[in-house]
Amino acid sequence: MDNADKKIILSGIKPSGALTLGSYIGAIKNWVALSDEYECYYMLADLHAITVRQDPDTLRETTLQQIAQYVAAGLDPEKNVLFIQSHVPAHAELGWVLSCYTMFGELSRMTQFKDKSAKNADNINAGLFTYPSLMAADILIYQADLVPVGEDQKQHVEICRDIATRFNHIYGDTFKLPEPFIPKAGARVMSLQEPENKMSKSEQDNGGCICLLDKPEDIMKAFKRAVTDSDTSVRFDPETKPGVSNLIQIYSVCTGKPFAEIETEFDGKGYGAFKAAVGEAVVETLRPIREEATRLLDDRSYLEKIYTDGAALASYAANKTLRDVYQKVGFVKK
Ligand code: ATP
Ligand code: LTN
Repeated sequence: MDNADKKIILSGIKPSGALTLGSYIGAIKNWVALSDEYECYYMLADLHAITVRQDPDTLRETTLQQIAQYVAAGLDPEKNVLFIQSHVPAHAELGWVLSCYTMFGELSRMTQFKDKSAKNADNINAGLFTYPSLMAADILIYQADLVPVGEDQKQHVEICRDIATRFNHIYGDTFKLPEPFIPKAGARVMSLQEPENKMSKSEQDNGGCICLLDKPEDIMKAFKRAVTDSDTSVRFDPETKPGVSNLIQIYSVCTGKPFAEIETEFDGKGYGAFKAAVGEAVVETLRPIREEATRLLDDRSYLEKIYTDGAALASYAANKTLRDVYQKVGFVKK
């Protein structure tokens, strides 16, 4: 199919820490699955990352590691536009414009803003608050049809639609309204230690989080220590058995087995055997990604070529929308 006929996808992840099993299952795995059918833009959201304080050298290194992991996870740079958000200035430019069409009340209702403000009480900055306007710009600037994300980002895609609708209403058709694409299984991978909380890359200290580059023995250890419950049956019931249900989801995504088959497979076997099997399935899922990412990280010039070519292609598409927006709001043409 010619690219002109393809629908468009945009998604991104902040290089705010090592990529987790949560972001792999909730987002990247779907990016890979969709990349034949759609014209895909996948970015490293470094502008978004600095809404929480980052060490500059670590941010640079994490960004490069994240590109290597995108490619290692199966995103072919020949088929997908892989780029760094700050390399395409049109995002920040449209982000500013859209912040003037985003309401204070709307932003105040964002769950991620409330969560992050509670966790970073000494740094509740304006960027953290206006984050969704920039995210809307990321999406709308490519006229994206679909935004593959985990469940926690659904609210941000919804506000993006509201902003686009408001702008279109004032200035006529400008932006396409995007749909979120949220996986059925794995939309919200929970912490292995606190299964009532999302597995998150910024909370990696307590053993509840698995990273894509973790060593197999560390992954096995984390699953063996995973919190379950005082019952013994492997049964999917997120209300009363959040830990076990989380493990069932992870196992299902890694092996392709439906929940019912997993319940039968481990009937009467106890949690020890089940947790070891989940650990092994995750190790085998991540092994090729880890090996390939490690190899790619030694080839910095290849990584540089990927993000340089990506930024050129992304800028071309993004500037088209930005020019239209600038003209519509009344800026004088350069
Ligand atoms: P941070 O802790 O820095 O906020 P994070 O670990 O929550 O980061 P993000 O960069 O916010 O990760 O998310 C990247 C993508 O992966 C988003 O689409 C998000 O919805 C998805 N995602 C992240 N964590 C999970 C999870 N535990 N389960 C499912 N999807 C997830
Ligand atoms: N907010 C997202 C990262 C992100 C994103 C985007 C996702 C920034 N811009 C555009 C999809 C589309 C997050 O916190 N995971």
